Amino acid sequence: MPQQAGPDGSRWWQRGAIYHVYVQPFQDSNGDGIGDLPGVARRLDYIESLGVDAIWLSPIYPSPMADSGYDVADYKAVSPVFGTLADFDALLRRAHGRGLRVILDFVPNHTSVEHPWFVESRSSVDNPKRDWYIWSNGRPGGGPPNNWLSNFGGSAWTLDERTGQYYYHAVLRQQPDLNWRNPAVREAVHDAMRFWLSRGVDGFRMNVIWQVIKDEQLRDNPPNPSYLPHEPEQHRLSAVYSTDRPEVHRIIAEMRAVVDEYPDRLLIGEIYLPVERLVAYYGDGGEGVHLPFNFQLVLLPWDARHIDQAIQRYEQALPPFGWPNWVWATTTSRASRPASAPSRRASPRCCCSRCAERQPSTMATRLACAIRRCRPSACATRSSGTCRGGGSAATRSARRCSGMDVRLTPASPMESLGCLSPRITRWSTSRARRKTRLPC
Ligand SMILES: [Ca+2]
Repeated sequence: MPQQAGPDGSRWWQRGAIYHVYVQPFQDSNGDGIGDLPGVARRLDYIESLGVDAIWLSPIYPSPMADSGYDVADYKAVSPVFGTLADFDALLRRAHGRGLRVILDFVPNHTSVEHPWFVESRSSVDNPKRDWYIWSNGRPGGGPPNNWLSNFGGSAWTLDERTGQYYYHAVLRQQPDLNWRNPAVREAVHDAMRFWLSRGVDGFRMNVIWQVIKDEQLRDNPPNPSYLPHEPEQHRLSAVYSTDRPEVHRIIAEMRAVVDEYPDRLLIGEIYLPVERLVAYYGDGGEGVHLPFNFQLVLLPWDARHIDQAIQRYEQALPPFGWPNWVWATTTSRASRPASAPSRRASPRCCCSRCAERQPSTMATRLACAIRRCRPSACATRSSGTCRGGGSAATRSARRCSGMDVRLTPASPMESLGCLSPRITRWSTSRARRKTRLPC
């Protein structure tokens, strides 16, 4: 699409709305019960009617779906479940024809165990791609190389029986972490990014980007002094050696340089960190991601005082060149808190207005549940659409929910609203007033 600066020189992602489309439960086009790219294309009229400026597609790559597509088996292809590259190109062309941007979810931290890179890597200790992943011998007395825990609990190391070494996986054992210290890995991923950028995609949302590089010495993580017994096991340790390493900023700056080879593209980072550490991901001079996701609203107690303090703290921490953003809900969290919150507490709508009061903000959100108080069961159903390995169940739930099309994610104009600007705030509140009946 042609570069279009606003009258004030702002870029498209600083003044528009991004609509998150979770492809699998969105819109089926061929009767197999699974959403697909032609289905998304078929719904462009609807998406455009929302007044949004871009769509962000969940992973569309070939995948065994151990983690809802976040286990990628080929970075440069489209899963047959979702369609073909030609389908993607057609969607991109049609979206651009309407002035809609298209952002892809990208997963740089890990691949699927079925990715050819890992198949080669695990074939022998001498394979040229062995060092593309993080392999290590066990401790001298036996057991994993260190105490690192997976994001979902349990050891983050799995023993490969054939070669006798462990491989590291920050998420599931089906998702081995790439070794970003290896220049060949960096170049291969950059090549995959260029593959999509050259096709015309308008940017990437980089999954778990703060975890891509780990301590070179694989030192044990220390105990987390704030850990409480009822919390998940993975919170027992402070992940100081397995995440948020100083070297990560160089890795991200290289990704940003790739994105900047193309005009007017966007780089978003999924990062769960306190704001003081989060803002470092803009880069010292703005060479980091354009938008490091700010998840404070997902984690805060839902009352006006806490939210106001968080907004002030965040704005004070932002560097002069840092564009603010607020994430309302995620694929693994629910916007159900405000749905059940008493009215005397902060309403999401008021919070939106407060966030956007001083300058436009960005949100990745499913606001429908929050603003329009839909039934908690409906919220849970939507969340199930993104559960690991939950494809068929999600589809069934979607059908139950909508009673017609498989169309879960965009169930309402507010549900997956991305960026929030004052213009969008006005639009969304008026739209919410107009449309009062829940879609499910
Ligand atoms: Ca389908």
